[in-house]
Amino acid sequence: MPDIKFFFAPGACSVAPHVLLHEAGLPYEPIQYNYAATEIQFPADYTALNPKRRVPVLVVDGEVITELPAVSTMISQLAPEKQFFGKTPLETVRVYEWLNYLSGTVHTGTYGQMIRPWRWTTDADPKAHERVKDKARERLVENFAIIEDKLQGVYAVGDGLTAVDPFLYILYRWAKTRSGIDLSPYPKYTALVGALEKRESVKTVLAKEGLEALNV
Ligand SMILES: N[C@@H](CCC(=O)N[C@@H](CS)C(=O)NCC(=O)O)C(=O)O
Repeated sequence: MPDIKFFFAPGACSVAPHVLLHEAGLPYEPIQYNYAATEIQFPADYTALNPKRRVPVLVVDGEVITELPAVSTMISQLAPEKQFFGKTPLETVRVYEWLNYLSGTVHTGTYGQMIRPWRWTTDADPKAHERVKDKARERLVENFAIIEDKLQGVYAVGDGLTAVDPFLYILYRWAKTRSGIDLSPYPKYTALVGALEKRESVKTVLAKEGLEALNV
């Protein structure tokens, strides 16, 4: 068994690989950092581990892995029988297609601006920050329409859970708890979130991170 350390913050994007670790049944040592408002309280020496000062981080036998898609790939390689990156070469391509979109466009390009708008403008005026947030909220609606359109079955790719689904889960969760956007136009996405909350892995991670189920 590899030695696995998992660095996360409750309710952050790290929920996604946290769910994968439980789906895989891999033993790991959790290292939790908490939020104070929007800022995660990383210790000063966290920079040595991840100079980007972000979660998730996975350390496997001393090898430090950052970036959610890479962390998910590592977990998948440790539990190949779970097929978290699809069952066929084309499904693997689809998983990467989704992960890139969710990571680059939805997570960073939209939520990054909605949650920490001051990082996206040189204008220190809080009104300017509100305008950045308003624009991000508009983009979130566009992003969710694309996600809704792409979804076909219970899960995002193929007929089983892949690394895409828990990532979709946390992005929906933020929309529900932080964005104020109307989620009724996304019934397929909502059904996926409902299906995930029935899984033991998601129930366990919500309990461990002190989060309430959305019960959509
Ligand atoms: N591109 C990174 C983004 C990770 C990221 O932004 N994580 C957030 C939590 S959801 C974080 O650590 N934020 C702390 C901060 O921005 O100061 C990834 O995919 O892992």
